[in-house]
Amino acid sequence: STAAAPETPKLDKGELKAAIVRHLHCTLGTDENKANNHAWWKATCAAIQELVLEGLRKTQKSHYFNDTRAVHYFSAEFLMGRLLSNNMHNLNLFETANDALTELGISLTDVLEEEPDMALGNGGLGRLAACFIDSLATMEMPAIGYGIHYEHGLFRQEIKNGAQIERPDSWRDYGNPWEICRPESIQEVSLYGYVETKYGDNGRIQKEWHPGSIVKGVPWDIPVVGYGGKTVNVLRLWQSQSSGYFNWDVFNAGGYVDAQVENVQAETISKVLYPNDETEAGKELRLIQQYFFCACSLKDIIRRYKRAHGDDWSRFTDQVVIQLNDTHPAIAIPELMRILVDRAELDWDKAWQICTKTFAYTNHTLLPEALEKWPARMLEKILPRHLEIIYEINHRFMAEVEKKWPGDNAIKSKLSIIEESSEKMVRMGNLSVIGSFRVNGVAEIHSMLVKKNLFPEFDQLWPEKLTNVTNGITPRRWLKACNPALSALIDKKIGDQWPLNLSQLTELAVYADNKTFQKQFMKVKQDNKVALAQTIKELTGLTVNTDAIFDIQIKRLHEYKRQHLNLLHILALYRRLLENPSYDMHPRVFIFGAKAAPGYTLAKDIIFAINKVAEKINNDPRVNTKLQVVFLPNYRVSLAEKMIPAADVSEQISTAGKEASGTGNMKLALNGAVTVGTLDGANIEIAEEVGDDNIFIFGLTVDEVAELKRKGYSPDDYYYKNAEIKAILDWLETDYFTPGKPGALASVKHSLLSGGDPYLCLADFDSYSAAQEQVDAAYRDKTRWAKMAIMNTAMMGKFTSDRSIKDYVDRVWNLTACIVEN
Ligand code: 26R
Repeated sequence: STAAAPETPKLDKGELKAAIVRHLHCTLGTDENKANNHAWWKATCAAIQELVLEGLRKTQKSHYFNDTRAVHYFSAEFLMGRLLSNNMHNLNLFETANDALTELGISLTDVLEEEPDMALGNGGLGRLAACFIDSLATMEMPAIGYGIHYEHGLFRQEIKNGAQIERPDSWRDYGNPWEICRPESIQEVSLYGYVETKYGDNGRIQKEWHPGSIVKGVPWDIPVVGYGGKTVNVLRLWQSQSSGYFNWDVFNAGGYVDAQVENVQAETISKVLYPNDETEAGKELRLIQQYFFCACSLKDIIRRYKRAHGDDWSRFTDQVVIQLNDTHPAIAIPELMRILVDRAELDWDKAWQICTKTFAYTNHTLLPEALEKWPARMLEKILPRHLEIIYEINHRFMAEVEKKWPGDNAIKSKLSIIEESSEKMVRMGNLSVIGSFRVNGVAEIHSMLVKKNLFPEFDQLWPEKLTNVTNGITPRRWLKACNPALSALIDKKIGDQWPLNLSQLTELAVYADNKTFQKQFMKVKQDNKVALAQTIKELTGLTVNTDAIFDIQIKRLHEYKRQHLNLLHILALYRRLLENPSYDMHPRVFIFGAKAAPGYTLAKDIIFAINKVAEKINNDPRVNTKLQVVFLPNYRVSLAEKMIPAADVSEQISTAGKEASGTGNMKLALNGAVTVGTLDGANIEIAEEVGDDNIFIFGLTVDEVAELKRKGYSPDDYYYKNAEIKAILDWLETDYFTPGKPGALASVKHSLLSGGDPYLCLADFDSYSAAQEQVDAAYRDKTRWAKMAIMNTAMMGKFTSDRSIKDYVDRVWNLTACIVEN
């Protein structure tokens, strides 16, 4: 694409200073002498928000007058992080703001640190949604994000005596300067109750849902500023509130307090984000959350459509496309059917045609425990009409299956939306495939596995439906904003257009062997490492060696991601150093950031083990000049922004076939970290881009994993045949790392043995260890390493989320940009 440079800032330094001070006085009710950093942060946000809202008004006007087709991105999670720095960068006001605040005697860096992260997501899926809405606005696409206005986002993690403690996250406690409440767009949502069957005069059967309770959805809008500041879209998040309905009888009977109890129940819906990543708990409140935001969003979409097109449904699918971010919003499919059939009184076939032209579905995981299934009984209680509709969808679909595979009951039971187990379950994945016109995986290999293993029969039935859109990340946040020194160096070499056209980074490749550029590039990396060392000191008290290799693994804690494989290797190095004090290795600092789902015991045990091993190693003078281990508490977007620019090595070591894509892998490589990784998810495509010389690939492939499992994986073989593995695992069971408490780390050992670890850690250990030796050798060759690091940055163009969005726009959404005049 031929992208333009961001416009000259809309304000100069003097004007911005005046606006900030004006907000300090008039919005915050304080003054320059009394204000603390928090007040300065709010005043600065308010000054920036003035420009944001100007862009928002122009964008909405433009979308309205052009009656644009828009994508509606339905996601239970949006992991936005902080917005001030991002918005200033996208408005090209960062430098101006820095200068303005400096003149006011205030440090912008300190002010930015005042902003709490908007952590309304768990991990990859939620952050992807945030990158996508950034790219959509940047590419001037009419788009709206729909989600939940959680009062508490993902828990704050504290580490106490090595163990994870969860504390509530309260991102709005002192007010959020970006969000705008829109009481004029409140919606009502029904729950519970029963369905009445009626016979209309035309002989038509009519269904009427008599809800048992009604809750209000209050929309909060977060403006989403595109790079260049022209298009400002919105993220609309729904907060639940008591409607007051159905309480009046109780109230009149003197049940004032009882009525308050119902208020509390209604307000519980948007209280808290479920912190489970990849394990479905089947909780009733979670289903209600999902339906709540889908129902509010659909009503919002239909209200807007009707304003322009009245009761004529014929143009609905020209104007509206809805992307389902995993199956979490899949209940929107029967909800739209209900609206069309029961309310608009369209006939079923017409309604189904509209539905299946409206929805597209992204699958983000193959892990069986993450595939959502709801007990039919639960759906019947909460959404009785939806369950009927789901049965009807399924009934008609089964007839199609019968046509394609006559008499084949095995295929029918596999493709059915209803799983006929002892407790009947509704499979949301099957519903999503059946109700969507397109289904995509998030990296080439993942999409191949979706076709071949997860939904093979659906692929035969509808050969065009299943496709791939490889994930991406926004280079504005994940390079320009988080790594200003590297960005400035890149600007100097190839100009400043790369944030909009990331493939231009390939122009850096010609400098990969250039000694001067290598020095400059590695100087930036070194400075970033010094800065991270400072953060590590502040957060943990530990002083790390900045000449060491900074080896970083940051992601949710999960067995399939294999943080414990990393830990085994650390233990191997420790042991080698103790056995042979002259063991030759370049100093290395292993740095982790990870949250475990509160109910995932083994994941918490692994965090505990990492911390206990870290404590021992960091305090062991025999090794701690060569080996250090850091666990940074409370990993989140804003911490990622500090860690990623300082990484030398990126750990992407999931069992092949398990990580759908990964996006941290892209962020780290973009910032010049070299990947140690398996042939899994987007690692494969990263390897294709950077070339085999610039990545360390190890481990079993997807086919080899399948083969090993077919033959039968027995970890004991590795344990008894590999003395190093045995020694390390046995070491974990002693009280060496937990003095006086032998066995405190035993669960980690046993998870890798006896029952048979489904993630095959021991099978990949030797290969991983060998890859790490190659990393060590490569790093010691300064020229070679500099070249590798530069090539990683240079070859990441493919992984801009602008490319992902272009793929969706061309192959799924069929959108056109809407130019917003300034
Ligand atoms: C059902 C519920 C418990 C649940 C399941 C799974 C809740 C949340 C998840 C998170 C999953 C869907 C997720 O985040 N997947 C990640 O999506 C990223 C973006 O596509 C991928 O990069 C990453 O590989 C994948 O794990």
